[in-house]
Amino acid sequence: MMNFLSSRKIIHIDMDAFYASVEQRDFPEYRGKPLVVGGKPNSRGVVATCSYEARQYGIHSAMSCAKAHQCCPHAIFVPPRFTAYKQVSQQIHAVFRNHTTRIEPLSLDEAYLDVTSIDSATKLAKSIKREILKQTGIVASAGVSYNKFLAKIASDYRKPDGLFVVTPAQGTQFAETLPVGKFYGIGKVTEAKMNKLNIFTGADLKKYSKIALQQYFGKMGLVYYQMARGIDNREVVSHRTRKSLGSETTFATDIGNIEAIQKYLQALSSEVAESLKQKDLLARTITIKVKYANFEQVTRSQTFKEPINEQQVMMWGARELLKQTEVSVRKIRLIGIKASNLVSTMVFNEQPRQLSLFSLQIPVD
Ligand code: TTP
Ligand code: MG
Repeated sequence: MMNFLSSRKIIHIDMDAFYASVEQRDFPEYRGKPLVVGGKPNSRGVVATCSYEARQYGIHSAMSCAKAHQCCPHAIFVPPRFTAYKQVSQQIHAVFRNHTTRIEPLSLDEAYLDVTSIDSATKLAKSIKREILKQTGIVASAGVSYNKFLAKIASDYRKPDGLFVVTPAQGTQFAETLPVGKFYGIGKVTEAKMNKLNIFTGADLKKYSKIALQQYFGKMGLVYYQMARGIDNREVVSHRTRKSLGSETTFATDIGNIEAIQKYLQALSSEVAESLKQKDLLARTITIKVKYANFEQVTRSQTFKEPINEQQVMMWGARELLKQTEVSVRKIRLIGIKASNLVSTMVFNEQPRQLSLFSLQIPVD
């Protein structure tokens, strides 16, 4: 009950039929038509998304393209253009940044904003929708509530072009009416397990005690218990755009022992890798810095083909870079390692999300 008093205000923004809307914006001949973005109609590919016109024929994301073609033989199929989608994604993020720094991107077309300090979250959601349309020519839906779980459901509630608000007074009742499949962290498998227990809606879920839910569903049991009551205490976690992340250490006395230096490097790379992971970041480039006893300083860099955040890979790179210095013959007073050329693990994923990956993405927090 305490959570009724929760003072958070969260907006969840999600673009409507995102990839398909960008295609319809850029190619007027696709407007008003059933449009599928994904593979070719008779290919083994899957539907990334489709226009709302195509949804009337039962087509949806992750359906095979062959099946989509069966649903609607006159649908138009186009391949995705990620560069265009990323550009729109950057534009919508720029709109968010005009209003708050507390932004948690979930994917290219979706983000949570914590706007607790703003007077009317609903008015702000309206302006953001308007600004997005003006900047990108694409329609967004917004959900406003006092926590992430309800805000996300709210943005989906009146799609397309939706704006729906769930107030703290409405939260519990609203959660009771929801099918459990809509709850945060409940995928197909958990949903089926719940159905077997006769749990179909939030109200059904509410009949189970905390202990029973923990017995059936482990740690997540408590989360489900809370959600059934409209409670979700997760914070909006913003990923500040960083240019680099690094760590260095200056020794009390100059060191000339390569094994000792490698040990320090090991510790520093662990720290940097850990920090990258915590921030959901990957690095394309690592750089080591060495300051010799006479204060002369050198840096050596390596850029990986695939961005990394594993300590072992980072250390492997660092060891190679160390060989390109004179540490074996000169004493040093400082060693450092830096990760740069950073990319977010969530936002800048170049691949279209496949069903398995996508369903994995949802419960991650
Ligand atoms: P969503 O926001 O889930 O879907 P959407 O924007 O297309 O439609 P809606 O109006 O219902 O929000 O996903 C955003 C984009 O992510 C979508 O346009 C294409 C991509 N995507 C995939 O590539 N595979 C998938 O399985 C899903 C669900 C989305
Ligand atoms: Mg969307």
